Amino acid sequence: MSAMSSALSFPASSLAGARVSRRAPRAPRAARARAATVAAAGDTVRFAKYQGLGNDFVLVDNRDSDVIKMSSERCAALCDRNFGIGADGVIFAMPPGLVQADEDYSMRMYNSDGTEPEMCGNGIRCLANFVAAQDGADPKAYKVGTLAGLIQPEVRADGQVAVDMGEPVLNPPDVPFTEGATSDGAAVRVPVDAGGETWLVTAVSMGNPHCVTFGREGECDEGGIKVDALDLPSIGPVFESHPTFPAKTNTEFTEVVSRKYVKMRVWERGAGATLACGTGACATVVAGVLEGRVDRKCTVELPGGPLEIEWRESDNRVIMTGPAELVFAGDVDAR
Ligand code: ZDP
Repeated sequence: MSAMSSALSFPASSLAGARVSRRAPRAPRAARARAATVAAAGDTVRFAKYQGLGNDFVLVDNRDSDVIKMSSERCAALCDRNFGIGADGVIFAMPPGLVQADEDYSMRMYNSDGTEPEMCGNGIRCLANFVAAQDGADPKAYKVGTLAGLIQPEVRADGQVAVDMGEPVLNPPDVPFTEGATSDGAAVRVPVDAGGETWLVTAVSMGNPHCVTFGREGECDEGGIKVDALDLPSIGPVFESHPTFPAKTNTEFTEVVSRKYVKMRVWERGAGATLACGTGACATVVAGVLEGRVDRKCTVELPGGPLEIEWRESDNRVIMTGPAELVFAGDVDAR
């Protein structure tokens, strides 16, 4: 493992590629963007480590090139909590144009296992604060291109970041989920066998797939699941690779405390148990509303802390608000 030096301040280097609309087949640009990842030997990369409710990321300013500075394998190695920097993923600030020309910049990300998801909620809050710090910018709103479409984080004066996460995708084939819709075109309270038990799940995409469950058959209508009693490392992977989710899935196990407050534990696709998941919290409130369990404005309590989520009736968009903080910065070999 290469040497790392911890430099707390890093130059405002403005360092300079295709969304899939959530329902459309992949754009050629995305394929080109995905392919372009090379780094020269001996290159070092400046990074900043950020966290959003303990969901932590290595961030790299890559706006000077369409070529991602580090391979997915190198990113997975850097995420290792013993031999690397330690993180749930690596996020690159990329040049604008992935979705539309008037973006401020775009985002690409690798999970800690090296796979590439379409979107990340806690991560885009960290990215917005990181770019604002890089550019010495005052609190502002950004247009960010992602593989899940245009996402709009707003850095607020109080340090919180409010993100317009777009509209949830409920049509089962677009999540993707293999089971049929059960109400208004969505797959709600669908029985799924996992770990030798039948769970009732609701399938939601926030650009990335989510399986939300309030418990096993029976249990979920008699007080619901108690998340602190859950054996997450044994049931999480079963859902992650469940055949009903062909692109794999993130899974949110959710306990309803009141119509405005839930406790959630998440097993993430490509990252395992994390302290928080922003897209997962959004999917949880959408599923909770569809199942008639929660109101459209709801606090999601995660092991790493609370996220405020609103699924707006006026325009069907989901707004997520929460923190994102710098931990440290440094340099690392790109290979
Ligand atoms: O969809 C996936 O593979 C997720 N693991 C991506 C990361 C999601 C994230 N935790 C979030 O906050 O939405 C960053």
